Amino acid sequence: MAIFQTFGVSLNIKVVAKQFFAIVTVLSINSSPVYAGQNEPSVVKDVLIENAYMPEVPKVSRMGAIYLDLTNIGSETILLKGVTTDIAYHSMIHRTVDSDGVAKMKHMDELSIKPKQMVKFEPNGIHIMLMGLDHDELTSPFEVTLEFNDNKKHKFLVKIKKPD
Ligand SMILES: [Cu+2]
Repeated sequence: MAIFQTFGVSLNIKVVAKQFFAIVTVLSINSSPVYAGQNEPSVVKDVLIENAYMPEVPKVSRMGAIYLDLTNIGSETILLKGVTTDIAYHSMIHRTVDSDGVAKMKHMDELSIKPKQMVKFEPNGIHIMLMGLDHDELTSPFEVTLEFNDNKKHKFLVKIKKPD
């Protein structure tokens, strides 16, 4: 009996070690998000994301908006094609437009960013719209992935900003 128990334990350790190895492998392939200090920018390839935040969303609401500064630090124009996050059912790039004095939000299929250009995602401008927020999954920071042309992805962290 004791032998079987010992055997069982060593098997479990092997399984755990295997899972750990798998997680590490996946992270390194995706060039893991940069868990840097609070305001430190994350740099992966040609994209620099700074000052990313989402204003705190009251529990009764399931819509959120993410603001950030996105800079193309490469030498070629890049196309932002989409955005994903696990904490919302649906996420997209929006642009606020003035239509006869009424602010309306429009979906952007893609956003072109020239070399050295910085695009500010800000209130009443371009923003990342989250729909179907899952408050149970929400953490601060949480992870968001931008999808660019040529299937390039850029992961970064978004802080939740409480009202002042
Ligand atoms: Cu919107």
